[in-house]
Amino acid sequence: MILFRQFFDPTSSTLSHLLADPLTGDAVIIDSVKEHVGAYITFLQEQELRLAWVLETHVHADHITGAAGLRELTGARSAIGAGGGVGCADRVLGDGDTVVFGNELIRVIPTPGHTPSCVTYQWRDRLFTGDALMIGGCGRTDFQGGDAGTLYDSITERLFVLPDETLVYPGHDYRGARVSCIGQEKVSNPRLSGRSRDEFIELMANLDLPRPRMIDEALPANLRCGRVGEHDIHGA
Ligand SMILES: N[C@@H](CCC(=O)N[C@@H](CS)C(=O)NCC(=O)O)C(=O)O
Ligand SMILES: [Fe+2]
Repeated sequence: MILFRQFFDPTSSTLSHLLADPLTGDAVIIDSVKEHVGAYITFLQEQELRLAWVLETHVHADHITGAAGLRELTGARSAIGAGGGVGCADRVLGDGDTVVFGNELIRVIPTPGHTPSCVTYQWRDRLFTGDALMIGGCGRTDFQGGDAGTLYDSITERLFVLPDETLVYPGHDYRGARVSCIGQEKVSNPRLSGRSRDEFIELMANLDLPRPRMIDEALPANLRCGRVGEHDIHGA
C-alpha cells in the first residue's frame, strides 16, 4: 500500500507532492511551499505519518520552500541536488542516489537545464520532474544558470527514454493540468515534439517571459533552506 497526496499553491502555481509508506508511517514531501506548512503538518497528523525527508527538485525562484518550518516542526531532514550552493541541506544528491523512506525508495535523476542542479525524483511508476519537464511545457532557461541545450539533453536522454506509461508530476502547472505521462509528453509537448535541439534552443531564447514576481526574495531564502529574515549573504 502507498499513500500519495498532491498539494497546489495558487500564488506560484506550485505542485507539491507528499508520498508515504503507511505501513511504517514514513513520508517524504517534494517541493513544499512555506505558506502551506500548516496544511502539510495537519495532513501528516491526520494520517499518523512521520516526515522523514523534505526534498527539493531545485533552488526555486518563485516561492519559498517550506523546508525550514518542516525541519523544525517534524525533525525531517532535507535534500537537494548537488551543485546548487545550498550548504544547509542535510544531504546533496547526485546521479543514481537513493532516498529511502520506510520500505520505499526514490531514485535521483539529474535533469539540469532550468538550473544546473535540477533533479527529477523517480518513485515507483512516477516522476517528479520539477521545472525540467512540465505538462505541455518545460522550465524556462533564461536565469539561474539555465541552459536550453542542457535542458533538451536532460529531457530527451534521461526522461523520454523511460517507459511511456511513467507518470509525470511537474513542479508547476499554470493551466490547471495536474499529471501527464512520458508517452503523452513525447508526442504532444509543443516545446519538444518534432523539434531538433537547435530548434528548441532557438524557441527557448525567444520566450520573453517576465521575471518571477518573488525572485529577489525567494532565491536568497531558498539558499538558506527556506529560512527568512536572516542576512546571510553566503546562503549557508
Ligand atoms: N508569473 C510567474 C512566473 C513563474 C516562472 O517564471 N516560473 C518558472 C519556474 S521557476 C518557469 O520555468 N516557467 C515556465 C513557463 O512559464 O513556461 C511568477 O511570477 O511567479
Ligand atoms: Fe523553478
